[in-house]
Amino acid sequence: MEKNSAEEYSADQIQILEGLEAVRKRPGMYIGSTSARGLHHLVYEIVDNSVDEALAGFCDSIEVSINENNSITVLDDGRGMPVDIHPKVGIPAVEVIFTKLHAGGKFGGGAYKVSGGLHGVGASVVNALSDWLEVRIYREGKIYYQRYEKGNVVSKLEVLGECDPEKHGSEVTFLPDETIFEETVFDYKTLRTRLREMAFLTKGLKISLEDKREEKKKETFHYEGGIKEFVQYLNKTKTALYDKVIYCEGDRNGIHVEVAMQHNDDYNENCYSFVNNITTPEGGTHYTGFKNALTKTINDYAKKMKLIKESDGVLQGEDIREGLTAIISIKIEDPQFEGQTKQKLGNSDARYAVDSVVSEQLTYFLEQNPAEAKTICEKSIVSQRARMAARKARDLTRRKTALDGMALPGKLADCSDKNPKNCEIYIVEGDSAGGSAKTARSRATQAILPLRGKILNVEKARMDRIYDNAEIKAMITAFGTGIHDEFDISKLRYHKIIIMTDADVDGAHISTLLLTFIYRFMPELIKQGYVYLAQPPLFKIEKNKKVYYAYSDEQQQSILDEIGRDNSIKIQRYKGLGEMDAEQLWDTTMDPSKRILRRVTMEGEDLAEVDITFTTLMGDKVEPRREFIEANARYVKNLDI
Ligand code: 1YM
Repeated sequence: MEKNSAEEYSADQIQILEGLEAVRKRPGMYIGSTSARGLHHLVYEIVDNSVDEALAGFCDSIEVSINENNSITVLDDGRGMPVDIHPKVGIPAVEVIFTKLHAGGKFGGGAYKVSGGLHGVGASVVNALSDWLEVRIYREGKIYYQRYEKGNVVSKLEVLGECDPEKHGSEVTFLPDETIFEETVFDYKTLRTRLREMAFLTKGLKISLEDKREEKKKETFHYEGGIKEFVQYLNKTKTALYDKVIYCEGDRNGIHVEVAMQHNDDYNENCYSFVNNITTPEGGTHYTGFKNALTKTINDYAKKMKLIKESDGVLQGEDIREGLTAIISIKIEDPQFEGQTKQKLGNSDARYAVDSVVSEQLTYFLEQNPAEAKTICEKSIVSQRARMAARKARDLTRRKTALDGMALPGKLADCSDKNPKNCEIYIVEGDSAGGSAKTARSRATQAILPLRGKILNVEKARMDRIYDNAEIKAMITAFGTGIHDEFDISKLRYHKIIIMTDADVDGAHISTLLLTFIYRFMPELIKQGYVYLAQPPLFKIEKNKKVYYAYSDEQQQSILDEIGRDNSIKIQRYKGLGEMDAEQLWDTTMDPSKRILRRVTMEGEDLAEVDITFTTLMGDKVEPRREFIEANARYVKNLDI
């Protein structure tokens, strides 16, 4: 795209490249996929244009509605999309924006063309993939209107009437084309997560979301503190080590840098980076710049204030980032994305920009806030010691396994088939249920690993204690993949990891502890769909020697409806796996032809939200946990992440 130096927009700055047939033919190329993810992406594309208008300083409110017919309306109070006639094509600029691929306005020259979309495509792609789309523009006292169907113009741009000359803005309503999308129902929660994130990333901007369908809801996201409030939000389920959020902001060579951070008493690093409001899960140069600046600045300060001794050696970056929640957000004119998924920033000048802004302002913060500075240094030193102890413990475990020739845990009853594709491992709560499972199993393909009672809560323990825990060590060796940087999915010994616990509150708690461990140490197992929850029955119903099993209250009722409710009927409520003998356990929970397994997934794939879910459930703050469980009763019942 050529850049134009003129300050004011004029219609001839829009470049015309292609028609929209290409988009309808290969939608995946433009919005990533035609699944639910692609569907929601349509909304972000339109909202991105409004956010660009906000970043340019002309818009402070965006309203998004999910209408009753599942169409979406986005309304902003910006300047209103341009309506003047494009000199080259002789049609109104707004029509060019909606019907020509890659049409865009001026880039740079003060405002950033952010275009947060997956491939930087915009309104025309949404139009191409909509059954119909209507645009209304409020500008200079007039209301302009145009309608399109499947990307084609069906009515010329017209003036619908007059409006208050003070009113200005753009309004787009569209209905996704159901012949293109596999899923056409919008999910309120998915939109909420992303819109809230956009509001955090654009301080002062008000974004509202309203659901006008059956379950009526409306929320407004508006954060004067921007990413500072984002950090507070992410830390709200944790215990912060100091009240202030450290905030750095500045410009270097046309790159705008904003960083906010605060430590909590957890052991995980919780940093998220963004480029032009798009998340970069794989980091990149901006994130590297941040890490360099943080490590260097804290070490310099700690040395200068004699908080570390010569003999302590330097604090590693990971020591300083233990328990750190941070947002790194930059705006750059021409972002280059690299890596397999194109989610890693490559621009080398971004590294310098972030490093420079953070080094300068963090140094200043530490000098101005000695109490906070001391807390950060002390936390880092404790973490450094724990890391050294953990390494020792890990080396020890490694040496041991090397000597034993990768000894599998003694309690594991392994299967005989050695092809991981055919194999499954049941992680079973308690030795007695473990015993029944060992008797019941199909030896060729089912392995059993019994665990003793509650396992360690990895959310609340340091690495050295984690490595020392027998149950955790047993799982790590049984799975075969290793953990963290040493994780290797090709070494996975079972393609189904099945957690089998009692169908009660304690069982649910143990499942959550196990999932927390897997999520923190081997998240790929969950991402790639290898982790399952077994579902034992809740009731055994017996009539005339015939046995029925019910897995829910509803199912119990429907069985009783079917067989009648006369007195001879015996109903047993299972309190635990231990009440079943081996045969019953096989019949109800382990027989691959009859059992019910639930695959554990990461809903929404929003990493910040998943982190909050785990710290809410496993952290030590009671109030947010109670609120969360009340709000997500279904979650606790289904235990999907
Ligand atoms: C509900 C969606 O698209 N708002 C919007 C879009 C534009 C402008 C204002 C705008 C931009 C400029 C000048 C400029 C767009 N303009 C263009 C293009 N809301 C929504 N609000 N005047 C108005 O960037 O110079 C594309 S989007 F190409 F015309 F500049």
